Amino acid sequence: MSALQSISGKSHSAVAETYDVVVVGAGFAGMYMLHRLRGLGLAVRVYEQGGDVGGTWYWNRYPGARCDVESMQYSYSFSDELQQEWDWSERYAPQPEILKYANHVADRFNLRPDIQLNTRVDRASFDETANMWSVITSDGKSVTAKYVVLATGCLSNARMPDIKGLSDFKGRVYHTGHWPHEPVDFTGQRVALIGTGSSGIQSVPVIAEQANHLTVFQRTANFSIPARNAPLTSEEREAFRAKYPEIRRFAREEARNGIYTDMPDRGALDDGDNERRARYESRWARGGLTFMSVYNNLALDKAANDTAADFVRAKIAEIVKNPQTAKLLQPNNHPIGSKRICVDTDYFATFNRPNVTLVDIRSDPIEEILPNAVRTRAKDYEVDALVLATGFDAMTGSVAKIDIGGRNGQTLNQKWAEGPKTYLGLMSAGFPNLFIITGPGSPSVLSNMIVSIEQHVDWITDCIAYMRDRGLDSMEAQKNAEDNWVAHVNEVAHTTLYPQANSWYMGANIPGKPQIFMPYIGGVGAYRQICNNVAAKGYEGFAMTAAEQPQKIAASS
Ligand code: N01
Repeated sequence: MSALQSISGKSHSAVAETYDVVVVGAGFAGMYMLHRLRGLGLAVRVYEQGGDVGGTWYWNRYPGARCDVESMQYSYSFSDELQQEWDWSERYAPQPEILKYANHVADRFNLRPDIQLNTRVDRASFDETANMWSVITSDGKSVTAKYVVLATGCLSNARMPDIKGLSDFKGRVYHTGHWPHEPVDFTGQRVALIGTGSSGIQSVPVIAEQANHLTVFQRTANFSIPARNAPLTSEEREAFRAKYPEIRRFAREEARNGIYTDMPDRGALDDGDNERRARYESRWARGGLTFMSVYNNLALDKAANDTAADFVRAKIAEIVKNPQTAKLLQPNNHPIGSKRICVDTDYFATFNRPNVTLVDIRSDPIEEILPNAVRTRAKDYEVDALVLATGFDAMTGSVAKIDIGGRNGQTLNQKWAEGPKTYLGLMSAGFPNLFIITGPGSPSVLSNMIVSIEQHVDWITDCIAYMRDRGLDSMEAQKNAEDNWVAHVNEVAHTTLYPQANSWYMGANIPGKPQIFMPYIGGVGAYRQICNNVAAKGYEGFAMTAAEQPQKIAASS
């Protein structure tokens, strides 16, 4: 790329300490953000706390880790060459392959020179006089930038449970969201696994095959649908690739969750018992997350939802031989889908193995961890290793770890103390030129993340180009627009069954965290349209101010 004059007046190749944009995180969001901003000829620095690119897929290396969105769809769409050339091996690619893909993208688009690995952003503060951000990193350096983009991920702040005695445990303790990079071998070991969300449900069958004995400590039984994972044939890949333009269009514009699938044309109670059962059977046989798309009212109507929940509970009873264990594994305290539905390979059948025990810690709570055992109220379970599949401080956790100071000395943590407040999930009033990718208030975790990431990155890129082309210096969400958006996000959430579950969507998994439904549930297509309309109206709801002395503008490369 030629050295173009950028917003900061620095050339791309001659940057010392001032950048046009600092991007935090080099997962799928940060990498694509860098790629697009470079296309504008801007000077960009990406800081990544991990030792390599990949974000979620760099950290979540636990046994059985896969994406629950099919690989042909959980992939970038911005480069047709990339999507035509990359060969996914299985319907749901395993974590090492997704990480390899992330690395391939970093190399193919030559992203690495602008990514600084093993470096956390500790602090970012906005200088109101200069309209610049000052960013302090864990290597003790300070840089300035016109814009900061938080590409920090929604499920990247692994949460250790607060269980008495945990630090005294003598064996190894693993968190699924922070898994070691060297191979972990449970052969011959007695393993305890705490937590039965997606991570636990994926790892249980794999650990059970290796361990001498696996004891699963379950607080909440979860709904899970078989993945029906299988190798992808070259014919399947080709058929998909031939249809990519339509698949990607549909995922962006029509699918509520950014996943191409058949759309339901009726509600669950519109069919009689036999017809309904046949439809559920057919989706169960097909497998995967789109089970919830059998009918159009499963997330809205409790009676409709009950028909799907009863179907899955009956399947669990069919699979699990011990009736008492089956009963414990049948979810009974939340509507199906109101917690992120899980996708598994042989999860329920694993409880038929003689070396697997289920402990219901609702009736028999964990009291403490001893140096060699998990002690529940009723019994000590002696174990050699502990696996914590206890989840994340979702959506806000990674943002909150950075000390972000906006106007008038207010920090983002102060502003969000009672729950995150954003306009469109993209910006928060009082924090000019600070963008969040897939932030709270956007569809984010309710969607195929890559669809939502690409939409945000494209919108932010267009916005920065718009400002540059008009000599605009700062942009900020207006408080009334933000208040209206927060109210809308909340209102839409409460038309659904989602708030009925104590989920991480609600912040309910973190003691003391405000309980607010954080993502926007209006659907990715409707949301995209809203964002496009806002942009078309000159970024309605955002205040934009001109630079006192407009900078000379670089042409796009
Ligand atoms: O975390 P979770 P996760 N004592 O929060 C339990 C994505 N993901 O890592 O429900 C005992 O869902 C907790 O119990 P409860 C996906 O979006 C995707 O599994 O709070 N138990 C729960 O059972 C997913 O939704 C993929 O009562 C404790 C579990 O730990 C999200 O990440 C794979 C406890 C945590 O479940 C998070 O999934 C993996 C305690 N003190 C993850 N604290 C795929 O793409 C917590 N728990 C397939």
